[in-house]
Amino acid sequence: MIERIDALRGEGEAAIAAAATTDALEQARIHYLGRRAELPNLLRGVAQLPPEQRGAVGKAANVARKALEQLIEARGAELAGAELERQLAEDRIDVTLPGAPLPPAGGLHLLNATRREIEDVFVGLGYTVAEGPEVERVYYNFDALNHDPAHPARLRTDTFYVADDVVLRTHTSPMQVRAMEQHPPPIFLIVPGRVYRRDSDATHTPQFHQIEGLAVDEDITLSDLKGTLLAFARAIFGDERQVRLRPHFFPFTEPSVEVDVSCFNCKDGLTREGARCPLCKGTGWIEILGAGMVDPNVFGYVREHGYDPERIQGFAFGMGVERIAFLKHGVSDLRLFYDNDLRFLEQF
Ligand code: 2NM
Repeated sequence: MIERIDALRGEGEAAIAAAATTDALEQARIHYLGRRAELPNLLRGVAQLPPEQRGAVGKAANVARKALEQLIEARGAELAGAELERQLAEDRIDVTLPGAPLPPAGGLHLLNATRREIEDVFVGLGYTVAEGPEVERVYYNFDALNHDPAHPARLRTDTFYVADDVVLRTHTSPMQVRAMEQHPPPIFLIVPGRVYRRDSDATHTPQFHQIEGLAVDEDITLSDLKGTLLAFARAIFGDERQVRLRPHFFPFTEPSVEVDVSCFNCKDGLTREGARCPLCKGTGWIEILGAGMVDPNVFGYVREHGYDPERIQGFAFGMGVERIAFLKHGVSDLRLFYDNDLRFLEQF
């Protein structure tokens, strides 16, 4: 009997030591110490043994049971520790890794977004984009653009002078003249950029943005101008738009026109509720830009560069970027473009 107990203890010790997982250890416990296991059974049968054997057998079985129990507990702690280590290693997060890609910092200012939108329309029509100097010669800003020597825009009260013959440009058209000096016709060009006028009130800032366009070839007509501006108006203000031309005057074009787009806020001047439309003041039309057929006198200034006024014609137009953005997005005050208040800027 004692030998059997020693044998069971030896087997149990080996099985416990060999258990590689908590599950395997539990199996070993059931096998050697469970309710139907041999050793506890022996212990329970001690009372039935002859009295002279009870003491020795009972003691040996008890010692074996306690020994196995202690080994199981020790092995269990060892395995649990190892498993925790493994789990921790497996679940480890490298907190130094960058997170999900950040959203792009900032965005385009509404004026730059609008400028790009307008540029895209004309690039799609085959136009080139050019920029010119903001500090410009009086010759390019006024003379070559057919401004009379007494034209009021030349006054110190209207224009910022840097020197007697140098100004901050009042429009981007001087660059059109520079471009014609550098490239013979045909030419299809838009010039975006900053311009400066001595004007400052709720609807005027001394610095603003323009995009001017120029198309010159041998057979350009006012119909081409109207079709081009219709395509532009529809691209920016919606496919349902119409345009109309009203007679006007500009020094550098003849004839000159102001161009209206049909109102995108109402129908025939009335809102859906039947009220007078506040955007077009009930007229059904909104002024968006100025344009015309380039005056032959302007071509006269670049005649020797291939622009013979007898052989070529062209149209030109000019628009304010602020005005286009203002109308399209329902901005309430021009000054919001320059306050740099994020609550305004982030709306677009
Ligand atoms: C406008 C209106 C009408 C214009 C004219 C020229 C040039 F260089 F060809 F003479 N560039 N832009 C023009 C014509 C600009 O802005 C309201």
